[in-house]
Amino acid sequence: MPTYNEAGNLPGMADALLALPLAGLRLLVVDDSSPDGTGEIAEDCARRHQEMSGRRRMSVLHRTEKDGLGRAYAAGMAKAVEGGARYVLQMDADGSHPVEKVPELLGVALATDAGVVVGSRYVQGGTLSDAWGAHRKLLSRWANAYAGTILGTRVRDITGGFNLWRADAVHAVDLRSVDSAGYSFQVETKYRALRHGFDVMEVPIHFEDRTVGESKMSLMVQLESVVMPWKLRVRAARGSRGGPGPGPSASGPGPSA
Ligand SMILES: Nc1nc2c(ncn2[C@@H]2O[C@H](COP(=O)(O)OP(=O)(O)O)[C@@H](O)[C@H]2O)c(=O)[nH]1
Ligand SMILES: [Mg+2]
Repeated sequence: MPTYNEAGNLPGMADALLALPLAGLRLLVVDDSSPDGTGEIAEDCARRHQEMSGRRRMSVLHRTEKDGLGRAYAAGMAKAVEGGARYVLQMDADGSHPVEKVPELLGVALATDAGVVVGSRYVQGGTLSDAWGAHRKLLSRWANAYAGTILGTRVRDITGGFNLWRADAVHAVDLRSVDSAGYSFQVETKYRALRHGFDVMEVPIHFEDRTVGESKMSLMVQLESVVMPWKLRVRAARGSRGGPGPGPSASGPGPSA
């Protein structure tokens, strides 16, 4: 869970996640020295949960400066698999992603051959917050269609940030060589997994708007997201880092459809 200035959101998220009936669940927060003290608040949370359960269920990776969502995820996911995690879930701290869907994502991963299970806004049954105006909804849909069309994938929510990864798919993606500093990390990593022949399944979710704090989406980050699909496509055509495999295809709209 990457955080930058999520002091008002993080404790509630951590409590809700760690209350799930998933015995092996551990939470790793990756904080980029948030000026609002999210890193220290996360440490307090981790201590509280350790006192309650007698086990270390939550830890914090502190990074020295704001380095982008993609870099934070690369560091956090690498640490999770190095620590022996069999599955790694990516999840925003701002309450946009539904905690109660986590067991279902894991269930689908366990029951199928999927390397990645996407909590998807854009398969049948997926919904967006009513707080999003028509313009924002259209922009998000368009961004997905843009990346998906350039890359020729059938993943409906390729830009989505609520994804469960099997450890071998994380290894295949080779996080150290991922280019994206920002939000295009979501597209780049899913595309790499597809190129390596992993199935990507989608499970519908309701995506809520954040109620506390501010979005960190910047113009630079948006520009990177515009350019990245082209970079990935050119690279794949040259047969470089996109990886081996016959090319991307996704296993339809997922188990719900
Ligand atoms: N560690 C870290 N987390 C970040 C950074 N940028 C965004 N985040 C976190 O990534 C998640 C998604 O960011 P958010 O601003 O909500 O993006 P939006 O929902 O697309 O507007 C949140 O938990 C943020 O706190 C960053 O540079 N570093
Ligand atoms: Mg958000």
